[in-house]
Amino acid sequence: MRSETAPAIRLEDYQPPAYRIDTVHLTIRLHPSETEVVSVVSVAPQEGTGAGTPLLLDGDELTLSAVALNGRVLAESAYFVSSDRLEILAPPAEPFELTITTLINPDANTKLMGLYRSSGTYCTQCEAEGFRRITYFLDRPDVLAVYTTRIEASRQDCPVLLANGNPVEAGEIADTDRHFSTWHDPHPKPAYLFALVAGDLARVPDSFRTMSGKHVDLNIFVEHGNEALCGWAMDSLKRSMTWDEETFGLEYDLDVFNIVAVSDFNMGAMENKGLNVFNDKYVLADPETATDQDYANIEAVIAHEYFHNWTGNRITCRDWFQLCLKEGLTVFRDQEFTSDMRSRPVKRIADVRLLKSHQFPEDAGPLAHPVRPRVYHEINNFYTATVYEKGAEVVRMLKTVLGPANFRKGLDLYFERHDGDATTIEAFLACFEDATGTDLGQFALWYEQAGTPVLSVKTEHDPVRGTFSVDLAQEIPPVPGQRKSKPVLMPLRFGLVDENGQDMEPGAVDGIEIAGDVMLLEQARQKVTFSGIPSKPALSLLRGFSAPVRLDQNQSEQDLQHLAAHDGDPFNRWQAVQTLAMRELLRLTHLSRSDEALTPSRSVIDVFGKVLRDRELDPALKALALTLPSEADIAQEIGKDVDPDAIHDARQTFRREIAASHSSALRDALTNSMPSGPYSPDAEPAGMRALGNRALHYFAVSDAENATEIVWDRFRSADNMTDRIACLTLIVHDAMPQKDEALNAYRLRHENNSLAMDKWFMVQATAPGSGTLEHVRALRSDPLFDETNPNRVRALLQSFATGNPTQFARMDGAGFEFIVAAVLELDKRNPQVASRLLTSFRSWRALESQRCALAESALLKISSCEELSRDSRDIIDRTLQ
Ligand code: B3K
Ligand code: ZN
Repeated sequence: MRSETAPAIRLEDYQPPAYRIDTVHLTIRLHPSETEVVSVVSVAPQEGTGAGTPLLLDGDELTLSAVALNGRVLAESAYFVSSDRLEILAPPAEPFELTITTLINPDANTKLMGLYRSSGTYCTQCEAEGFRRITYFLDRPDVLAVYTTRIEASRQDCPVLLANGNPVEAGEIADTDRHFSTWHDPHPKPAYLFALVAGDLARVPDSFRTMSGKHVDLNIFVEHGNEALCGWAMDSLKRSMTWDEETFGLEYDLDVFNIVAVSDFNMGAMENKGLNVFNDKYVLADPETATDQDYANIEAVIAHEYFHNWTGNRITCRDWFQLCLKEGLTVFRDQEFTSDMRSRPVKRIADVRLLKSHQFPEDAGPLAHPVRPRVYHEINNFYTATVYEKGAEVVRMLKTVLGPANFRKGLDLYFERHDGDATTIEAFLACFEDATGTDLGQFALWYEQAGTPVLSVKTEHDPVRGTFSVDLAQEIPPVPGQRKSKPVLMPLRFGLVDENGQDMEPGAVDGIEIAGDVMLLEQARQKVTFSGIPSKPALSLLRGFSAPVRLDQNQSEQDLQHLAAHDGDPFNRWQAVQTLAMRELLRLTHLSRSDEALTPSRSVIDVFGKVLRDRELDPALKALALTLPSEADIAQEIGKDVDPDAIHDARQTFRREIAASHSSALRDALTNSMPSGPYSPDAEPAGMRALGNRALHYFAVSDAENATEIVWDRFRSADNMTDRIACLTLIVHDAMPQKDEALNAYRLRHENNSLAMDKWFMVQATAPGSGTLEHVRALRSDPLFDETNPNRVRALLQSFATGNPTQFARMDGAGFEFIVAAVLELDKRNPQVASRLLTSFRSWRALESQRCALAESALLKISSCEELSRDSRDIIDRTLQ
């Protein structure tokens, strides 16, 4: 026996709704276990809807108390009801009003979808299909209504009452200890953007004046005692508001903008209209508990959710297949914001690293799907790296193909034409076509085809003719269930770098269309010839990672060394170092598997020395260049028959060799990378700390006698979390003698701060070396481990499964069994957290045969489980298919 797979929902089956809902009046009487929801909705048949067509409303684990039509209680024979459906059998042909009363239990809501409580605070999460857990409704994104929400609650437990839109009225409820607050949101919105928050929260106020002079009240609500941790989030919000006005002319449209931070949240944050709800990890920060990366993440997530106000809320999705319409575009926008706030090349490298480490493996494994999927069983499983990150890459390419001015024209038209709509990718692309007169038919394939294209490149220089030719071929490797792919339009930013490191100016180009420094590859194969090239250049292709592809170039080591030192494009300088390192790591992994001695190549080790000593290079870029490809990156590059132990050996050997060969340069970098003055999370001091800690990462395994003491001293004297956690990671991962003392000291210092303690769990879960699995198992029983808190589960279990390849894929199968057991337990309480953890198996087929068999037998245990959630059933079916 196994649980049933949910029916497939297909894009081609889309039908507009038979009924409209124009207004929603909600009265929500909050109670921990018996909350009453009265929903009064005005319903009208759409044009073409036949008289008496049943009205089918969605529900999920609901209990109906009463239903009335135009104020009269409906006879039981006039409707059908179950916990997941309310069907009005023969509604009137004229517009009518429906009053639905449901009873829900926030305390029992462990799925954290719909209305639930987190540390005593009532909050909601409705995307994608959570509103149907509050009341019966047409819970689909193309039903847009104007909401008025009245919240009633105990004044003592919930002094703060919030909903979407602007506050209109508040007061006491006579003869009770309860009060109410009414909110009105004038902007029609889909149900997934509904939100409500009620609790005893502290308010951090501020304000903003928009470009047209409108005053907006800004508030961040947090648990009492956390007020001082909101400064950075508030500052990020104001900068986001200004940036969207200056960059895209987009202004905020309500009188208030509220943000609430809660500690139990399934994902990062949620863009509910006027009332963003955040995982507190993306709001709270001070130097004592947050790293530079945390600060950067807060800035980016605050911006992302704010930017959704236009790309997602004012213009939303017609159906969930169009998710990338809002997510890809909004990620692109937040990436641009960060690039403008910080360093553009550093941000680009960070984004590409994320894309390659998360999206590429997804696209190469059983969970591959197009940026716009055509079928799903459970929509919550499609909030993926492909929809978000590859979706953003597609928007970035659109800008590269059209050029910045035309891109802006198209976007302007999109905002003008579709404001207030629930729309599609086709409509989005049509705006760019209409605004610029460009045919984007071929470009649109990026939304349709799963799989990462491979771009194969061969070059030839003819010194006699003075020509340089580049043979370009593109192909998407076969994706199960997808017909043979077609060539996509690929923008390739490039340069021909001469022996002095300068870009050459070719005389003429033949065989491809070129716009500025971008070649537009259209066909499966194209040969490009540049003339007026007397000496052989080094080809710097895919500058800025102008298309999300795998490059198969086999460039000479000499060219790569040249580009690593001189490429005018900082991204490709970084890439050249990484390519050299990756090649060497692949060679060493191979040697390790055949038990041969591992001797890293001197010339590649020297590249790292040059980077270290480069006086021009920005410290943040230097830190990135000095970061070796991760074990997962190497595994992905190997692609099949992967042995995680061999990869680990190879990488550690390489690291030790860098440390041994460059100890004095490392020591210099260590001492010269201390930012002066008080802590600031800005890009420049953060970059210096990144370089200092990267140097320490190598120095820690150098032969220097006092290496471990230096790490230990730095750990004890660190005055900020970035440095403290960097040292703790080294102490624990390199199993230094001070390991237990350091972990205890950290715990004592931070035990009352759950975000800081998440890091403590994570550092231990990702420690390589035998014994970690047993340790992680023991940590699951630690009094501070809380299975009900998604952040804590991710810190311990998800980090183990995704960040500890040697222990997760242990030869005895115990790592797989451990995660499978955890998935099965979590699935009963919170399916979204469980199914996310289950995706850590997505590359199981790439493992060598013994581990692969162990993974399969562990996965089969999940598959044969009788009571699996829809979320986990969907992931396991696809993972095993
Ligand atoms: N839109 C939300 C994600 C909702 C996830 C639902 N399972 C956050 C964001 O992308 O901004
Ligand atoms: Zn988003």
